[in-house]
Amino acid sequence: MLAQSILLLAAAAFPAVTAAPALQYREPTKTSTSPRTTHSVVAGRGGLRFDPENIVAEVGSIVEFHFTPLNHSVVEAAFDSPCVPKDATSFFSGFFPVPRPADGSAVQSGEVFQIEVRDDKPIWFYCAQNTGRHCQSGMVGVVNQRFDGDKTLAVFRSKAAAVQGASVVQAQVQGGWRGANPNPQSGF
Ligand SMILES: *[C@@H]1O[C@H](CO)[C@@H](O)[C@H](O)[C@H]1NC(C)=O
Ligand SMILES: [Cu+2]
Repeated sequence: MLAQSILLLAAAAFPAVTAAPALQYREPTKTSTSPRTTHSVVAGRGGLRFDPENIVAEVGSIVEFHFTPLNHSVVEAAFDSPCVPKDATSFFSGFFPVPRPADGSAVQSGEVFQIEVRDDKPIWFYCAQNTGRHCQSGMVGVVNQRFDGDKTLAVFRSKAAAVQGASVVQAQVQGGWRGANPNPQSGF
């Protein structure tokens, strides 16, 4: 009865347009069966870097961090404060120690860290390893940088280089999913 009243009210509020042919209304799909896009990022490939380090990822997609030697991590920062978590909710992957093989072959951790891209705002991040000062050395990146302004990855990196203190981590792994590497070949 209530639902019928609401429908009648809705009909009164939006009288039918007579000029155009009636389009058939369809219920929006409530669940999607299509797999999400996953963007792989490799920490430590090519030195103290994330590769790629400037990621464009649609809302709803997953950014999956893979970890190569030596002992990297990823933490979310604010653009103006690299090497420090943005706030209490910032994601933190924990550290991923991966010994470097004697024969120099490419290896990565058996675990990954995934974050979900929840909106189209830039996501600035860094590696918090203080042995070697990774963040301050330029191990930083961004998801969905704006390409029409001056908040660029290059500026973020130069801000990181100016950080005098040590990098800061969260008290625990949070803000994403850390688990078994679903695709150990990804990114190689
Ligand atoms: C990895 O780095 C973290 C942070 O510096 C440190 O606490 C941890 O002991 C390191 N792990 C190994 C195996 O070196
Ligand atoms: Cu690192």
